[in-house]
Amino acid sequence: MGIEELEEKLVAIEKKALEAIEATDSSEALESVRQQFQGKKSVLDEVMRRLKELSQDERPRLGQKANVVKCAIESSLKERKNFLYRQELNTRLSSETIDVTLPGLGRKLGHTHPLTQITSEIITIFYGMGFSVVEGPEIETDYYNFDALNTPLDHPARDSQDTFYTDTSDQVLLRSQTSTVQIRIMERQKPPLRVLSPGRVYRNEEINARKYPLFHQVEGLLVDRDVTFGQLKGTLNEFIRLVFGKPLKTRFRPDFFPFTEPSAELDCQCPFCMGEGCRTCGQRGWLELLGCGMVDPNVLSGVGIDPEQWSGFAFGMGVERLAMLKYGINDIRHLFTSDLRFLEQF
Ligand code: 2NL
Repeated sequence: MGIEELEEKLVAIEKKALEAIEATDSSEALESVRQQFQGKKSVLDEVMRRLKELSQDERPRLGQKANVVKCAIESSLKERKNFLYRQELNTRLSSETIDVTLPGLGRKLGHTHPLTQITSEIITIFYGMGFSVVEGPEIETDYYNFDALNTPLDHPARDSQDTFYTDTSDQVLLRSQTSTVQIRIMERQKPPLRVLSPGRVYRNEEINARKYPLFHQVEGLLVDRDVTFGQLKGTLNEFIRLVFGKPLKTRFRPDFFPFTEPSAELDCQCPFCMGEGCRTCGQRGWLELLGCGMVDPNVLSGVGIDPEQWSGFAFGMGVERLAMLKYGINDIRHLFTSDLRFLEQF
């Protein structure tokens, strides 16, 4: 092959290469074009290898030309490479972009159960009056659940119709009131005492709109010198004012519990009709809220506290009942079925 032919070939290669490079639309396409025109086995390399077929004075002339073509291809490749890189980066940036100012998908936040909410409110109110919270076991002995609370052996509450006994022994049962915790506290701590015992209690009952075999109680106990029924009334009146958010009339009706003497049932004016009579209070104008009384001297001496020196008052309320009255819930089962349509209202 003569020098003219090779020169023509070089010009053709340059033209072809530059056109091919200009026509590429991706880095990948550019790379395959590069392999055709650069490096070993490329068309340019073939011409270079033919140089040795030329004469001494022809060789540098063509060699120089070949180098110019090689450089032109090289710089064209480089320029195209940069151009394509920018173009591809911009496409990626605009398609993969994240707008951090857009509002999120919004994960729904949960909240505490209405029973937990009202329990916390009760605790907060009594905490403000100097009561502290105590807790204890839900599986108890009949001593703490009944004997220590002055409950006679033939009392109906001891019957398995009312209380859940375990298979372990006929002395081991599920507590039916949280006073068990207060007995345990009085065994260890000497007066003056102000304690509040919230927690689960169990009673063997048919389920209906008002009753459920598991429910929650908050009991309170105060033991000090010369405690009066008047102090009990003042404490509970203040509690009712705070829990319902307004002052309501109250009345203390005589009642009986084995562990208090005297005992009373506390009613308050219905907060919905203010005593006029409505569906919530069954046209009575009054709601039965809780049981209370002065701690029976037998209970105090049972835990080694001298009833001649110390006296106390106690009260116990059902949390479900209070929640139902406060929020106007008509069926206790709503509080245990975990239906979000119900729970989301609180
Ligand atoms: C109710 C209301 C009540 C008590 C609970 C109590 C606790 C001790 C001593 C004396 Cl350690 N009393 N708690 C008092 C009165 C009522 O609960 O309806 N219970 C069946």
